Amino acid sequence: MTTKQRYESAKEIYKAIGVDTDAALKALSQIRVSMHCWQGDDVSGFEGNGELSGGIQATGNYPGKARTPEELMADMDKALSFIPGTHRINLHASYAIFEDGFVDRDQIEPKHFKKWVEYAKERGLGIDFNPTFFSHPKASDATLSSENEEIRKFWVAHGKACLRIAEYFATELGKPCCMNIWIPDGYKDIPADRMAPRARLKKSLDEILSIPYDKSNVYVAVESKVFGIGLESYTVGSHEFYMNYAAKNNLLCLLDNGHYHPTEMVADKISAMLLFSEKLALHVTRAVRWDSDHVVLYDDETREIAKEIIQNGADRVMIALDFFDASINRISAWVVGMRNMQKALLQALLLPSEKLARLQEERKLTELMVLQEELKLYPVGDVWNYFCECNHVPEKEDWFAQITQYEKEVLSKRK
Ligand code: RNT
Ligand code: ZN
Repeated sequence: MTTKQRYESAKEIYKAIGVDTDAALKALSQIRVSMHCWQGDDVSGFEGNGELSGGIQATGNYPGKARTPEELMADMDKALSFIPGTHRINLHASYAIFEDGFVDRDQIEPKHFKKWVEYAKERGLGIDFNPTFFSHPKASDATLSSENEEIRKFWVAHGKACLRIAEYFATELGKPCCMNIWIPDGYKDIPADRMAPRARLKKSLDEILSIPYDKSNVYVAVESKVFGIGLESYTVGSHEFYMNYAAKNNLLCLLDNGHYHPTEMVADKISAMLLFSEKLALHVTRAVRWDSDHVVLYDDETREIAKEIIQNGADRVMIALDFFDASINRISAWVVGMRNMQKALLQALLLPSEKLARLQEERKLTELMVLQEELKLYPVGDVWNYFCECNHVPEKEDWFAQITQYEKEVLSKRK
C-alpha cells in the first residue's frame, strides 16, 4: 500500500468517530514550533569563553558539535530539512555574530544579529529571542537580583539591549518575536532573606521594560524554575513570582515543563493560565531526575500538553522547545524533538474532542476511559506519514540515513 492509500484508509477510520483528518492536517500545517539554536552546540554560543553556567548542564561528548555561526546554521538547515512545515528559530543573545569586533552583553546591538535575520528571511522563518543571563563572568553570583548595583545595572542594560534586538527581529521579519527572560539566580542553601533578591528582580524587570518597544509584535515572556544545579534551596524567579509579575504587567508567563515538581503537570496548568491571559508561552522539554532538559519524546506528558494546546487554541500558545543533549547526534536530537512535538499535536487534532467532552459532562466516565484508551492505537502514524509526504520530508525513520551520511561527511571532520 502507498502512503496515500494508507492515509485514505485511516481517514475512513477517523471519519467513523467524527474526526476529519484533512482538517487536522491543515491545522497542523499552521502551527509553528520554535526550534532552539542551543541544541546544536551544547549552549556554548559564539563568545568563546567556554563554560556553561547558571545551574544547567549539557552532558556528553558526542563528536561534531557546531563551533561557528556557519556550522550552526548548516546544522540547523539539515535538521529543518527533515521537519515538516515552516517554523521559528529561537536564539540566545550569546549567539551574537561579531563581524567588527567583540562587545560585551550590555552593548550588543541589532547589527550583531544581521546574519541571523538574513538566515531567517531566506527561509521564511520567524525568530524568537532570549537575553543570556548565564555563562558570563558577571553572572557568577547573581544577575538581575544582584546585591551588587554595578552588576545589577549591567544585566538591566543587557535586558534593554535584547529588547531592542527582539524588536529588530519582529520588524525585519514581519513576524512577532517572543523574548523570554530566564535568570539562574538562587542559593544552594537556605537563604536568610528571601524577599530582598526578589524585590531587586522586580525592580530590574521594571527598569528593563521601561524602555519603549512595540508591544504588539514583541511578546515578553518570563520563565520560572523550581531549582538549578548548585542552586537547590532557593530560586529568585519562582513560579509565583513570575506568574504574578506577568499578570500585573501584561506579559506572557512561560511554563517550562522541566521546571516544576515531578508530579506537577504543565498540561494541567495551561487551561488555568489561559482563563486569565490571552497568550501563554511554553518550553517543551523532558525532565529526568535532576535534569530538566532531555530530548522531547512522543510520551504521555508531551501528548497531554499538545491536547491542551489544541483544545484551548494553538494561536494562544507560543510553543518552543528547550533541551540540550550532547551525548547523541545533535541534529538528530533536534529532528526527534521537533517531529515529536508535531506528532503530539497531530494526535491531539485527531481526537474526537467534543464527543469526549460530552461523555465527561454526562459523567459517562467508564465509556470515556474505554474510548480514550482505544484511541491510543488509532492509525495516527498513517496520517503522520502522509503529512510528511505532503510536506516533502522523509516519512517514518527514513531521514536518519541522511543524518548518518552528514555525520560521516561533515560532522566527523570537526575536531
Ligand atoms: C534553564 C531554562 C532556560 C534555558 C535556555 C538555554 O533551566 O530552561 O530556558 O534552558 O534559556
Ligand atoms: Zn526553559
